[in-house]
Amino acid sequence: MQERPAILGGKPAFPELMDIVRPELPPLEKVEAGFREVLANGKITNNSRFVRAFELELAARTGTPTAVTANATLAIMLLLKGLGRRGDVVMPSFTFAATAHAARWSGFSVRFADIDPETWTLSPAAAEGACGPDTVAIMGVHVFGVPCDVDALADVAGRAGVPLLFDAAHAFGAAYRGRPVGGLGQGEVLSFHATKLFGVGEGGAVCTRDPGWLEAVRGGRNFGLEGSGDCVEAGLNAKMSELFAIIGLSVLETFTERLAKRRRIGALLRERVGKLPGITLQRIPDDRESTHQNFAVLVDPAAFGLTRDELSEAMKAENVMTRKYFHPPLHDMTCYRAEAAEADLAETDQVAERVLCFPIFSNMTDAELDTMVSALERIHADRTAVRARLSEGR
Ligand code: T4K
Repeated sequence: MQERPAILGGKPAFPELMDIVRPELPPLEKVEAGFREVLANGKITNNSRFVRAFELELAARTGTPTAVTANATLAIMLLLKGLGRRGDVVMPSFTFAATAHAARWSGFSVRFADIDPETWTLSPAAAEGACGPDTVAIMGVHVFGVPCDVDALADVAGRAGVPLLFDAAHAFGAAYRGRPVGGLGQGEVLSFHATKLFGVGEGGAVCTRDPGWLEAVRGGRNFGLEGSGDCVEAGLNAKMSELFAIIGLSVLETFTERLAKRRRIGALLRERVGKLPGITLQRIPDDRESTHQNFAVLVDPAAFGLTRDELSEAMKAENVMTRKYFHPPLHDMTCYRAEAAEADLAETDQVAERVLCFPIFSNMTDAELDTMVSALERIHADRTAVRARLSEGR
């Protein structure tokens, strides 16, 4: 173990920066044949053979028909467009900006509802309170890979008479009561961004059992074009490149092992970090399986002895990158201030004020994990001196 934290003059835990994620892309030989084929025949986009194969594989894994897109942001826009009428979309403020941006870009109003204080996912009671005559959909977010309280939200959506949708950008591979993410609402959106557990570079998908809705997404991602050359709607260009689909197919081959490794690392981190006073973990209810997309904790300054920001700074000196996903929450962002006035978002504020994400990736070694957590434990042990040093610098 290090003698003292780097912020107090000790040697940093890592000689080089440990990033918040370390994308695990397939080795060249796994994608080479596909890349060669595409580069030779020139069919590199416009929903060609590899995109279609990727869709079929995803549908088999999620048990739900799937349309892939250029990214999840466009996938949310296309899914919402398929609602057919404009109005309010009820969603959490504790999410990445893309969830709300996609709604606003497609002409919907955003209506924020509070989160559950333990799972940090959309609270069914708060969602119910936010529903009104103009509500057209409820969109939960499986934040950090923990599925929402799907059945309770489905009851709320049923009473409101609107579809239940999920931003499942963090959650391919997660499950709720044994049901895989992808088929949990009337529509779910996946992300294959490089930073995701299922990262291919850029990519997204819409999963829905509604054939008409799926066709609307497929048409909408290709300018709204029909075979005759007519545009039946003003569509987008939201097509995935064949190269990303080739990577996606390769990732899928070993995804089960990747997820198992990630869950083991997530469990080890929860076990050790969760023992520290003043640290609260995201609750993963017994009926849900998380992907551990992020390892996020809440830091209680009084009980831990340092604020979230002080801890982040001390970890930076150890060459460990931490991130404040999702702070500020959306209702505190300039472009959503108007929406903030309408809602009681006290739990969102509480969580966003204290949340800190630590590096987690499937190929993190046990030695790396131990070094990172040991550095955190040292910082906690020397918290009084760490705080004094940080306040000298201010
Ligand atoms: N809904 C939710 C709930 C989401 O979290 C997101 C995206 C979306 C929807 C929209 O999905 P997409 O439209 O992107 O498919 C990142 C990602 O860009 C974003 O996809 C993600 N959520 C969000 C939570 O995080 P940044 O600005 O934090 O990323 P950045 O560039 O700072 O990268 C973080 C770290 O990852 C870097 O320190 C280095 C590493 N990295 C990053 C990239 C891009 C790599 O090692 N390789 C890479 O290619 O937003």
